[in-house]
Amino acid sequence: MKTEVAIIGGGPSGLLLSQLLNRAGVSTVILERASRDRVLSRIRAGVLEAGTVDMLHAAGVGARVAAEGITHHGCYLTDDDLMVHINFAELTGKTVTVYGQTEVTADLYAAQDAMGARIVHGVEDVILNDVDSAAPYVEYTVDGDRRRLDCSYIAGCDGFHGVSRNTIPENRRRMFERVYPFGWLGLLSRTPPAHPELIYANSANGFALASMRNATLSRYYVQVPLSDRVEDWSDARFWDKLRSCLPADVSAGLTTGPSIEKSIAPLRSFVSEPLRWGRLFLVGDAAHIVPPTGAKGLNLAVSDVFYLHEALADAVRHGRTAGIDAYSERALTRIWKAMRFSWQMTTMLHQFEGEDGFAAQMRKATLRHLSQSETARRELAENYIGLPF
Ligand code: RFL
Ligand code: PHB
Repeated sequence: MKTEVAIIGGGPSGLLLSQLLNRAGVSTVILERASRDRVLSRIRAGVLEAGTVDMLHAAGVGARVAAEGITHHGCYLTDDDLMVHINFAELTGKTVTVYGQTEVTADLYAAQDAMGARIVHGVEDVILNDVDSAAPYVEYTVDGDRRRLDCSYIAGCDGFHGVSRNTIPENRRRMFERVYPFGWLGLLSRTPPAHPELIYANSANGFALASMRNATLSRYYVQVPLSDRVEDWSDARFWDKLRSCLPADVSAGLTTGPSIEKSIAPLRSFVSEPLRWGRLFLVGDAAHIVPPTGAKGLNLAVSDVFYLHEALADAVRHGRTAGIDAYSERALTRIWKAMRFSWQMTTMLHQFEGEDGFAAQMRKATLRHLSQSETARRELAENYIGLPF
């Protein structure tokens, strides 16, 4: 097989890039390790920045998010029973949209099918070859057959555990990392949300997040030690813990029900620089991970795609390389700002095992300050709704 851009990974980054490139007249092939059902069943992000929604429209997949996405004008940060409202609309003139990553992915698969895009599922043993030459190629196995895909460029959209990043020689990249000493246990339930807006709760019992997908589907998270396993958490134990972290008024009105899905995600901040090596470009979680506290992961993947799709179309169609030459630096400038925000939100809201009383007082003081300072709330809102691309 031959294509202009080989895309490794058919998660949101790979699908959106493929969709935009195809619309710009650039051919692509997506190589995805998992089945489509598997990709569509991963419950992950829920909050889209306005810039992300604009990109979905630009890719021709905006209809359903426009009809079914829920506009959120603000969110709450709490300290025990103190509820601090961050009014995005008033502070920044912008809003965010609650719409699940699973839905974004489903919309992109449907659009790719409609345009006859090439997506190969179930690929194994992907190897990227001659990446620093003018004629790279990808080898992979599917249905027991070893195959070869020749291409002009490769987009590494294969997430944190993919092969693309590790194809770059170690002496050509620099890695930055913070691993947090806790994870998030998430639960999805067919129950009405505890509150119309998201609540990020700091409490004496640890961090919790009350989120949602729609009027009848809720998504909740509680902070758990890294040593915990999903099996350790019955639904009843989860609901008890959640109630103990949310403000008393919110807990009193909480509707509980059986879980549809429960999973634990570790929290990490990670960046691998640069995002380019020869004809390989890293995109989304393949290059960087943020802790989910700021809702930035998927949105950052989309801003990477924003920078890269134009640059690749320019290189493939007109031989102009200024865009691909600038990609890494442009994308990293925005990535580091989202890294800072996600780290700050995480530090402000979580209990760190073994911490002293000073750390807890710092969190309390930050939240008190937020409740009293419009300037502080505006700074948070500006980052939460998404910095400009
Ligand atoms: P993905 O989604 O990991 O997709 C990568 C794809 O590559 C495939 N793959 C391979 N394919 C071929 N060969 C290989 N060797 C391969 N290795 C891997 C995988 O099967 C997969 O299909 O990365 P992508 O596309 O860059 O998208 C990134 C987002 O998924 C991620 O940033 C977000 O989910 C992060 N995130 C959130 N982001 C937000 O913007 N807002 C949120 O509210 C939010 N909440 C979250 C989150 C992530 C979470 N977890 C579980 C990590 C909440 C959670 C709990
Ligand atoms: C979610 O709804 O899954 C969600 C929302 C906000 C976050 C993280 C996850 O910051």
